Amino acid sequence: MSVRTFEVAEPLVDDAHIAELRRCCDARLSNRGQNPMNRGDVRIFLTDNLGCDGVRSYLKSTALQELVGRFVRRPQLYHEQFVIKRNGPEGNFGWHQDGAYEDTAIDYVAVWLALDATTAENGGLELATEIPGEIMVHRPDRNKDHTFCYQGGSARLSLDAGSAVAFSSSLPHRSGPNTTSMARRAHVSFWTGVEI
Ligand SMILES: O=C(O)CCC(=O)C(=O)O
Repeated sequence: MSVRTFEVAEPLVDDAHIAELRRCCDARLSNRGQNPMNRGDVRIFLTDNLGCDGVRSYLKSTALQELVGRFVRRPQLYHEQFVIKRNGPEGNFGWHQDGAYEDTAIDYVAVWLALDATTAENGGLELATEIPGEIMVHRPDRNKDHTFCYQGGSARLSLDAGSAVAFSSSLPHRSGPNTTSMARRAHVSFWTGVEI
């Protein structure tokens, strides 16, 4: 895996495709199962979306493949999900490295695509500007998420709908609660590959 921290693509996806992805997300939302990471109706993960044409064509799109290709060669999809955040404190994600949630020491790159414009007010992402040399010990926080205390530099991202950020599974990131009345939707895909 490259030591690259993160890379923003503004935009990654055009308006027509964003509309399709939102339809996929909303359709799954109205017919969703349970996910242990969910927090009631405030923080919702929807996995296994490959049945939706809009998701499949997004994952195959040249722009996405090129973005992932700047981190890994021969990218392979590892996992994908929508993340929806509605108003409420339970929408918070503390500092974590995605790699801490895996049983195996697998490196991958995440592509977090905004389906709605994101800001600090609606729970946009904050990313570390440094990668710790290892996966840190994560302990349960008040949300029963496993997180750790990161004290290095960071950047808060405000992304338009259709823009995305790619980052390594070792990169600490967090996001605050959504304090607005509108849901904030995102699609996240995770890719493994050969280190560059
Ligand atoms: O969507 C968010 O606000 C953060 C999601 C996240 O950090 C994750 O799924 O690892």
